[in-house]
Amino acid sequence: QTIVRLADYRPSDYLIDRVDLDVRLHPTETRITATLGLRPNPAGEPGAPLVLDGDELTLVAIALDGQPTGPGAVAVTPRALTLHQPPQRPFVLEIETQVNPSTNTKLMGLYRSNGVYCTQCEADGFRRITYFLDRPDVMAVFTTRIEGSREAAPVLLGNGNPVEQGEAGPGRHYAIWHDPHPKPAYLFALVGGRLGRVGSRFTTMEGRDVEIAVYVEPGKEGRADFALDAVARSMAWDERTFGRAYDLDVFNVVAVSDFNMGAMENKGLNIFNDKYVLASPETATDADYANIEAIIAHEYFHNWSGNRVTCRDWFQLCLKEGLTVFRDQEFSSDERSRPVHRIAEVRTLRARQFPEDAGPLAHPVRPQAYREINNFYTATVYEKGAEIVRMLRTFLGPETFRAGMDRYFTVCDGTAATVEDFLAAFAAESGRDLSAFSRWYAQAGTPTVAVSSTYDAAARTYTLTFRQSLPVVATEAAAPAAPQPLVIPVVLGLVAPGGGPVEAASERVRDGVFVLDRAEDSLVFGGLDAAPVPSLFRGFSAPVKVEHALTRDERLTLLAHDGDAFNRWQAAQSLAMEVLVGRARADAPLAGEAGPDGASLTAALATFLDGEAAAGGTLADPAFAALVLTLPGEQEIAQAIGAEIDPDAIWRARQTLRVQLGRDLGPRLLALREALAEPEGAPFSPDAASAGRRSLRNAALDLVTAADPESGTALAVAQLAGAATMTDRLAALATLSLVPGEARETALARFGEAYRGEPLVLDKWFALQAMIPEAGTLERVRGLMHHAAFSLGNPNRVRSLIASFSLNNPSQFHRPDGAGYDLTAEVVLALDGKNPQVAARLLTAFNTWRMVEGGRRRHAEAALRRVAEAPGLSPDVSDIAGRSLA
Ligand code: DPP
Ligand code: ZN
Repeated sequence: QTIVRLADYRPSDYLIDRVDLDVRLHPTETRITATLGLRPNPAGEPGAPLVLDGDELTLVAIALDGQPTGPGAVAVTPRALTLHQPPQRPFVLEIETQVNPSTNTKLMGLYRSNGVYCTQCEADGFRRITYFLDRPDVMAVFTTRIEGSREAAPVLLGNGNPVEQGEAGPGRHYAIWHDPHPKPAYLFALVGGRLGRVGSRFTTMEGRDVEIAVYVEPGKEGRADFALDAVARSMAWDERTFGRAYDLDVFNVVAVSDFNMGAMENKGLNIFNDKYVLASPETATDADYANIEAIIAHEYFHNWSGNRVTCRDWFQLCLKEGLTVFRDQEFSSDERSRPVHRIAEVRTLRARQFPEDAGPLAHPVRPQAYREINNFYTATVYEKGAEIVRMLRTFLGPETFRAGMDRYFTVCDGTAATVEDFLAAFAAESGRDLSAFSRWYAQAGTPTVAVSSTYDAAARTYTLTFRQSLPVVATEAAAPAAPQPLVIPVVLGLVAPGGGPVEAASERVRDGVFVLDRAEDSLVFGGLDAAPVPSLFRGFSAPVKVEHALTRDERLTLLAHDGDAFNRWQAAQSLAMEVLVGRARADAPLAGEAGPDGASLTAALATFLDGEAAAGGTLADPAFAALVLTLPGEQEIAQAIGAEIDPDAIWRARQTLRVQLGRDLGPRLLALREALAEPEGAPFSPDAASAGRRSLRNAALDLVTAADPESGTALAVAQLAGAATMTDRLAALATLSLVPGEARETALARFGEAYRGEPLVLDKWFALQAMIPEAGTLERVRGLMHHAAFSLGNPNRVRSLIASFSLNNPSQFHRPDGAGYDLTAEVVLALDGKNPQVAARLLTAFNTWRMVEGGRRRHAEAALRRVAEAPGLSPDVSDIAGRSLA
C-alpha cells in the first residue's frame, strides 16, 4: 500500500474540461460511455503519458478523436488506463465501461440501494464508474444522459439543471442533465429509481427561482417535509449570514437507505442517508430532527464551501469540511439555542476528537500523508477543523472574519484551493500575519493551557499567568518535531466573588479576548479591591484542555453567576469531574465506590435548579438545565484519567454519582417533570424550546430511576405507554434498559415488535440494547445479529448494533475477558470483504487501547493483531490496524 504525501503534490499533466456521460442503467450490466474533452496542462510535464484512474472497471471500447486506438497505444487494467503518447493538443477520448451496480457492496461508485440506483463518488468512487483523472484539481463541465427502465426507474436525476427527457426504446426512457459549473469528479452523482417527491420553491436574493425537492421511498413523503423546510431555511441563512446564494434552477435531495456516510454534497443533487432525511413525531426523536436540520444545512452549505471553491488535493479536506461544519454549527446556533448547541459541540469534541488526538490515529487537521484517504474523514478534520475557523473569527473579530470569507469566496471561486489560499484571504483583509496561527493545521495533539493566578492586595492587582504545552505527536509522515507555540484566543471575563461582573481593564484584552501566542504569558488587571473569579475560555474559545486550580467555591460562583452560559455549565462539569476522577482512578481504594463525596455537587445543583426556577417562575432554558444535570461521559472521564484506565471503575463511579444526584435532587426532579409536562393534546413541535422541555423531563426521569429503580420503572413504563412522541417513548425505553428485570425485557420485546417494519426505529432499539452496561450485553448483541432486520450489508444497521457496542459502551467493549474486543474484531473481518469503509470505521473503536490497564490492553492488542494479520485485508482496514499498532 503506497503512501501519498502532501509534499509530493504535482499538478496533473492533463486536464479534462468537458465530460459527456451516457449511462444506460441495468441491474447487473450498466454501460457507461464517457466522452472526455482533454488537453495537456500547461503546468504539467509535456509529453507525459496519460494515466486515468480506475477501480474494478471493465473496459468495453475506447476511441481517440473518433478513431480506434492503434495496437500498443493503450494499456488497460481494472485500476488504470494508460495512453502512452497522448496528443499534445486538445483531444477527445471516448471510453465505454461496464459495471455491476447490484454486486457493489462497497457502496462506492454506482450501486443499488433498495432497488434505487445511486452513486457515491467522494473521495475516489468516480473511478469505479469510468476511467478518469479522479483528483479534485481536475474540474470539468458535466453533461449526463441517464437511460433506464420506465418501470424500475421512473425518476432519473443528475447534477445541474434538467435539459431534456424522452423515450428510449420499448419500456425505456432517458433524461439529460447539464451542470454549467466545472466540478471535480467526486461531486458527480446520478439517481434512478421509484421515488416519492415533495417539493417547493425558493427565490434567491439574486432573483433566481429555484425548485427544491426531496425524494424518498414512495409512501414516506409525509416524513420529508421537515427536511424540505430545512433546505429553504439553509438557503435563506447562507444569504443572510454569508451573502451566498444558490446557483442552479433546481436543488434535489434524495434519501437512500444504504449509505456509508451521513450525506453527500454532489452539485445540485445531494444524496442522503435516509436517517438524516426522514422524520415524523412517531418515528423520529428531537435529536433526529436536530441532526436532519444540521446535515441538510451542512450539505447545502458545501455548495459554496466545497463545490464553488473545492480542494486542490485531499490533504486540504478540512478546507471544505472544517469550514462547513463551522457554518452548520452557526446555523444550528442561530436556529436553536446558541449556548445549548455550543455545549453539545464541545461534548462531541471531547468525547471523539480529544481521544483521537491523544491516540495512535492522531493526525494534524491537515495531514501530511495518508495511505487511505477514506480514513481521514475524522473528528479531527471535521470538528477540530471547525474549531480552527471559529478561533480565526474570535482572533480577527466578526467583521474582519466576514470580509475575509467574502474575499475567499470571490478570489477562489471556481478553483481548487488550499489552506494557504484560505488564510491568505484573511491575512489580506486584516493586514495580519497568520503564519503562526496556521500551526493549528499542522500540529497534532490537544494543547494544554495551565493557568495560575495571584492577587496582590497592596497593589490591588490580579495577575493571570498562562502556560501552553503541546504534546509531541509522532505521525506516519514525520518524526516528532518540537511543537511551536500556538495562537490561542482566550475569551475571558472576571466575576466578583459574590456574583456580578468585575470591570477591570487590561490593555492586552480586546473585546474580551486575550491572545496567548507564546509558551508563557501573563495578564495583569489593576484597581481591584478583592480577588475576582476568572471565567476563562468562555464559549470554549479554543480546543484545549485547561488546567486551572479553581477552588470549589470559585466554581460554585461561576455556576451561579457567570455571564457566560458555557462556563456555567463547565463549572458544574468540573465539579463533577473532580468527584468522578477521584472515584474512578484504578489505584484508588475500592475503585468506583469511595473517593471524594458528591454532596457539595448535589447541593450546588440543587441551588442551581432553585435559582433557575426562581428566575422566571419556570426554568429559563430547560435544555441548558438538562445539560447541567448530565455528568461527563465515560470517554471524557477516561481522558481525564489518562492512563491505566479501568472502564468498569469509571462506569461505577459515574453510576454511583447518578444515584446520588437522583436521590438528593429527587423531589425537585419530580416537580420539574410535572411542571414541564405537555398539556394533553398539545400539537407536536420539534422546535428547540419544546425539545428542551422534553430533554429536561427525561433527564429527570433517568436520574430519579437511577436512585429508585422501582418507582422510576413505574414512571417509565407509564411514559412508554402514553408517550405522544418518539422522543418520550425512546427516553422511557432507555431508562428502562438500565434496570435489569422483567419490565425491561417486556418493554424491549414490545417495542421491537411494534416497529418491526421501521428500520430506522429498530436502529434505535438495536443501539439501546447494545449500550446496556452489563455483562449480558455481549450475548444480547450476538443474538440480535441474527434478528431478521439486521444485516451486515447495511451501514446503519452495523453502526446501530455493533458500533454502539464498540464505540459507545466502554465498559462492555473493554470487558476484562477481552470478549468485547473479539466480537469487534470478528465483525470487522466479516465486514471487510463487503464494505471496507464501514469496517475500518468500526476498527477505530480500538483507538484508546493503549490507555486501558494491562490485562485488557493485552487482549486488545491480540485482537488488533489478529485483524492486522488476516489475509486479504482491504487498504482501509489494514491502514487503521497498522497505525493503531504502530
Ligand atoms: N459527505 C460528506 C460530508 O458532507 C463528505 N463530503 O461531510
Ligand atoms: Zn461535509
